[in-house]
Parts: sequence; C-alpha cells; structure tokens
Amino acid sequence: MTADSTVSSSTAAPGAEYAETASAAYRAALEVIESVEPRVAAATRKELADQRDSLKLIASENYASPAVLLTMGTWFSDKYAEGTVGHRFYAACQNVDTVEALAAEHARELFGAPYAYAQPHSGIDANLVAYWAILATRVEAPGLAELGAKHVNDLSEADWEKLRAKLGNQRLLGMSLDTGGHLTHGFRPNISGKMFHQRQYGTDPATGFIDYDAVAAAAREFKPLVLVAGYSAYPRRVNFAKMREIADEVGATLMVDMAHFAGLVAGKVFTGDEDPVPHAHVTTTTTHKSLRGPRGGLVLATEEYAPAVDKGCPMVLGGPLSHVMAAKAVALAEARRPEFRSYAQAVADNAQALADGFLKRDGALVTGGTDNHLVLLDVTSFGLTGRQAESALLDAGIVTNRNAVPADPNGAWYTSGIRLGTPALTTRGFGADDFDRVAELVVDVLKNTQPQGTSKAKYTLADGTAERVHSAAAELLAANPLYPGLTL
Ligand code: DSN
Repeated sequence: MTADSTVSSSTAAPGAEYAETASAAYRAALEVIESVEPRVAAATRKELADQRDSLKLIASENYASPAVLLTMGTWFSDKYAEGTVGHRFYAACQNVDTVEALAAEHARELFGAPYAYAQPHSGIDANLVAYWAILATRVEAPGLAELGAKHVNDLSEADWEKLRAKLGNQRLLGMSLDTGGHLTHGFRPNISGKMFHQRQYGTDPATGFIDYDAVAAAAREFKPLVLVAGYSAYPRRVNFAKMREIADEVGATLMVDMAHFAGLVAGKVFTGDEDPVPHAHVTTTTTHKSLRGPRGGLVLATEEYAPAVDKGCPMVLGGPLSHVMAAKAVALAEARRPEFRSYAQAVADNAQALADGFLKRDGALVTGGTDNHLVLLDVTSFGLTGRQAESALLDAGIVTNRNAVPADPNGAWYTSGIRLGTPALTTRGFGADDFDRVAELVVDVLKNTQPQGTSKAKYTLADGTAERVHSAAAELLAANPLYPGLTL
C-alpha cells in the first residue's frame, strides 16, 4: 500500500494473522499432491505465482482467504447429501447439515433475508433454482390446485402435458447483454432465453443509464411473469425499489441477480433502495466475486418462495458440493466482520479513482463514470477493438476482459470495450492513488497499440511498452503483496 493511500489497514484481506500456519498447510498439501501427480503440484504453485505477478482487474474475480480455500480441500467433498438440511435422500449427513445450516444462517444474518439456500454450485445454477422456484410457486402450484391434485405424479398424462406446456410458456423481461445484463437473464443462446418467452430492456442511448420509465413501459406491454434486475457489466447502481414497483404494477415476480455486487450489499455500501434484498422476491448471487468467498452460488428468498427454493435439489441441482458449502459458511462469517465493510467501501472508492484516472487521460467510459465496483472503458477512442485491447494489456501483465458496450458495432466476440473491476486489487491493499496509476498504465498500453490493417484481433504493441508497464506494475504489486507471509 502506498503511504498516501485511502485504504486503511482495517481493509486488509483476512489471512495475514495465520499466514505461517497456512504456509505449513499448503506446503504439506503440495508435497502430498506432488507424490501422486507432480505436474498438478507444479501448476498449482505456478498459478499462485502468476496471480501474485499480475494486475488482476477482472471485475468478477477476487482472492479468497486461505481459511476459505483450505476449507474446500476436505472429506466433505466425498459425501452425497441430496435433499435439504434435516431432510436428505442419503444417510449420515449430520455434518453436512451442520455446515449447510451455518452457511444459510450467516447468509440470512448478513443480508437480512428471511431464507437462504446455499446449495447452488454456480451463478447459473442459482438463477435456474430461482426461475424454477418462481415457476413452481406461480404456475405449477396453482395449476395443481385447479386440477384438484396435490402432486405432479397424481396427474393424468394429458393433464401433466397441459401443465408442462404452461410452465414452458411464461415470460421473462431482463436487461440486455450489450447494456450490461447477464446471459442468464434471457439471452437466447442461454437456457433462460429458451425456457422463457423473453424480452430485454436496455439503457438510455444518450446517457447509458437505466431508464426506469422505459422498463415500466416494456413491462406494461409485455406483462412478464419474471422481471430480472441485476447486471454483470453496468457501471451504475440500480434502484430496486423502483424495479419492485414496476414488478408489482404488472404482477411480475422481481428476481435480482446481485452476483457482481453482493460484496457491496454485504458491506453496506448499497443500502435502502439500492439494497436488492428487501425489495426482491428472490435474490441470487455468486459467492466468489465481490463477496470474496469460494466459487459457488446462493439464493435468498421471501417466505413465499422459500419452500420452492428449498427444493432446488432435486428440482434443478444434483448432489450439493458440501466442501464448498462449508467454505461459503467461512466466507460469510468473514463478511459479517466489521473489516468487510471497510473493504467494500474501498472497492467502491477505488472504482471511482480508476474512473477519474481514465477520464483525466481522455478515456471514454460508458455512462461517463461509475458508482459501483467496475468501469467499462470504450476502447474505440484508441482505435481498437476490445479483443485487441484485452490482448495488448495482457502482454503488459494487466488482466482485464473485453466486453460489449451498448449497441456494440463489434458484437459480443470482438467487442468495443474493456471491463475493469476493483474487488481483487483492493483485497491486495491497493488504494486510490494506486488505481490512478493503474489507469495511467492501461492508457499507456492502449495508446501504444496499433491495429494491424483491418483485423479486429491483430495488433502491434510499440517496442518497449510491455517492459515499461510490466516493471511499473511490478512496483505496485510488490507494495501490495498477495497473501502476505504465505510461502510455499
Ligand atoms: N463470468 C461472470 C462475469 O465475469 O461477469 C458472470 O458469469
């Protein structure tokens, strides 16, 4: 951390206090792995070295604590536990019950949710559980009641076919991919766009911000069963109270996917109308992005939707990953500590510093800035596609990902943007001044990158650029070490 950084030591990532013990644990584990497949041990060591040596700006990545990571390498991985806490289809699940119940309890307390479900293996699984819980609650249950049946197995084949047709003919309205929505929000190539009759809302072409009147008009016209809010590449906050008003007006269920910004909700940076949990009927998230936990998913729900969400397995999911649920419990316990609030605030402050760093160097940002954890840099002002910019930055040790901008002329593969997020480097201790320097380095690379002819992928990086930026980045990285005190 630099001396004049705005990040106080209270934002430091958990782990330094037990680094010596964690080092011994990792050394022992790698020795054991090495005795069976040395190439895996070598790749594992190299992964840590590579992560330590690069400026990780991927907005959806972070660095989980050694406690979280170590929790995943246990015998919980060997256990089947289909069903739910206290109601399993397998015997001897008492310890899985303990960790799953703890994960759910921490999630309920952290987010103020009536109910939490810790089994989804990923974000898409969490969204599928949510969608099918909404369909089960709003279509299947009333359909069964109308037919005087208690269970789908009690229906005749003809009645079941009618009910299945109804389940498959419902409407979903979500944010379009090019304006920052996620592919699980009704994108046709994804299952969400196939199982629902879908329509998408976008952003105001003039400002790049969500236009709530336009969302309301689309909802009135389309009358969706599900209104999805949330994003993976929108650099602004969302007013979830307004989204709920729109959903209520048209009789839709509001589902919020907070996968990207769950850490800012947990850390109380997003409160009131910007906190989705009190407003949504169902809220989904991943646990590994700004929340800084293990790779996995989580669903929060109101009492009305809880019974259907609780049937996520066997409805949608296979056997839960009990070792990951245990790690979710550890990560959520960390997120309930006061230090996590300082971390979350630093993530948002650092994104502001990164945006300001681009704007003062003539970088063009979608929406003109940020008020969450990410910025979307339109690289066409440098004469580049997103693909060229992403590759050139990687040559200089800066890890970003290309991303579409609204109405992207280069499509979703080449794109015109670069998405950059602050959660990971903030975990390393980067402060506002460090992020200003990061913006300077990114601009240095992009200004020194030339497209080759008409290719959307090929480029030339001016001699010396990669070396210059690498060595400047190395200074920043050395001042903010990843997993300080951890030696293999
Ligand atoms: N891959 C995640 C992201 O980068 O936003 C979402 O699926």
